[in-house]
Amino acid sequence: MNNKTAFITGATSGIGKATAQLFAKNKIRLVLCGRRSDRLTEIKAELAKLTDVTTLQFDVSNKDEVFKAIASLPKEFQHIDILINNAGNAHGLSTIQEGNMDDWDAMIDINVKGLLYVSKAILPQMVDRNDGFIVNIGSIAGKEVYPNGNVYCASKYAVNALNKAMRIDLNKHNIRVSAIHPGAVETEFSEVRFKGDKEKAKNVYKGFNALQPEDIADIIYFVVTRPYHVNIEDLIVYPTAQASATIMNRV
Ligand code: NDP
Ligand code: 8X3
Repeated sequence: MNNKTAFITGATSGIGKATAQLFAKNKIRLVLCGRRSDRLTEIKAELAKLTDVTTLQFDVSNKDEVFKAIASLPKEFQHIDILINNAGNAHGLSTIQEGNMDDWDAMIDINVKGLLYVSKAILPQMVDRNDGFIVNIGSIAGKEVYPNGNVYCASKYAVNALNKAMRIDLNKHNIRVSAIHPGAVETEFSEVRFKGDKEKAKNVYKGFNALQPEDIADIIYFVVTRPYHVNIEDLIVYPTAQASATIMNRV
């Protein structure tokens, strides 16, 4: 994977950060993205010891920011081999009748439209070269609707659909497209969902061994390092203690 460049959204935390760390160890060059510039600076300082790294600070849901940021990449990072569409979060957990419309906007704008904007900005070069890899981070929430999950589930069902759409539309351009759909991963995800309530967030992962971001990073690395004629389309990954979105073996 020497000399390959990966563009990772949501690299400031959780799954994206763990993927950046593993890719760096394996000498993949990195474009790391997120909104929190302090975190980007920190992770760049850590990983630049292992590989070439640049960072881009932008909000994936802001179309102009996305295109400006990607156009501003230094020449040596403009050739992108692997795009990891990972940025996203749940905002809130409530019935549809009690749902907060700002939360709905955030989930649709970030998880769905953000993924589309970033893909739209990067795909033309992959199409021109007949070469490239897109990994979309979905969720079990995109495979199964659970109580109070409504709009987050809808956003991840959309990611699942877009993954399939990309596979069809990009097929004749030799571009690989994969989706990974994790169950419960212990990251900042629940803190964001519960708007900074750390206690509530901690309870989500209590009484069982949740997946760690490194577990998903391992799987992403496996997927992107198969020979070029091998495309893993879709993977669902649960903690052993989790049987479905709602069935958890807690002790
Ligand atoms: P984290 O909250 O730890 O990380 C989310 C990342 O997304 C951060 O780096 C954050 O960066 C970035 N992000 C969020 N909103 C935006 C935005 N508007 N613009 C740019 N970047 C943004 O959560 P995870 O690592 O768990 O989540 C990563 C992906 O995995 C998400 O798509 C999530 O839906 C999915 N997932 C998570 C699961 C879990 O249980 N944790 C299970 C299944 C799927 P910053 O704030 O700096 O912008
Ligand atoms: C994150 C997993 O079950 O909270 O996508 O939706 S879940």
